[in-house]
Amino acid sequence: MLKALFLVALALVPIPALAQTVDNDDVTINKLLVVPQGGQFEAGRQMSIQVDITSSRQDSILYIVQVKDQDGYTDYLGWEEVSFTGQRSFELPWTPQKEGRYIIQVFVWDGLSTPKPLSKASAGFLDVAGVSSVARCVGAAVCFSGTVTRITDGDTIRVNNIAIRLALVNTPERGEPGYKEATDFTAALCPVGSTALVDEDDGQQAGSYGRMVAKVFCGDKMLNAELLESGHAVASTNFCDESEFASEPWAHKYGCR
Ligand SMILES: [Ca+2]
Ligand SMILES: [Ca+2]
Repeated sequence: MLKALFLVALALVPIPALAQTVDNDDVTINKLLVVPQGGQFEAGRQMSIQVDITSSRQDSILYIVQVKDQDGYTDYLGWEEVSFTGQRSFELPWTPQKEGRYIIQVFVWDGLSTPKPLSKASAGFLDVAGVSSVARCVGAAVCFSGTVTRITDGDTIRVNNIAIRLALVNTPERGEPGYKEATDFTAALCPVGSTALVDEDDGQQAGSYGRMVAKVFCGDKMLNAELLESGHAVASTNFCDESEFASEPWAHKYGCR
């Protein structure tokens, strides 16, 4: 699967109060960029904060990155003392733990012991999504978006006429208590004709009785987890050892360790 890499150039907004204290122009912050590992700006995912600086100083400089959340709390503070002349790019890792808007600021100082600003500060906003609201592919096995063509029962559906058995969950069989409720639940969340994202379980690519074993997203909901949360399914913990998804929070919550 080809993973798209999203790049977001943050708007460079000089901060006047700091800009006034700058008495030279031999250091410039050219660019502030945040690149998520694997494609999405999503809570829990590591981001690379990239700073592009031009310096004509012979001495080392200190660049500082500060990330504040929307309530003004500092979520991340990182710095590095570097020595170079010309233009260079640097990066620091940051993993937001929750969704929301973050303010990212970059400063360049003389050094930690001589905190004299050397350039105008730059800042930008970044919106990070919550994990649950993002449908995405993980792993290297099949992942596709298609149309729900049939609801077989609670844990088996067809997407683009391909039979999909939901990974790590089991709903009652025909004739068992709860069969109809589970089937109706799945049909309501992923109606025939709607669009679903199917992420094959990399650990169970052999399938199950001719069906692809997968995680299915309908809109912003993950069907596997929703069936467990609503009590219409039980976790198939005997597949935890094989499943690609066993370490995900929803699987953990229902018994995969
Ligand atoms: Ca997968
Ligand atoms: Ca079943």
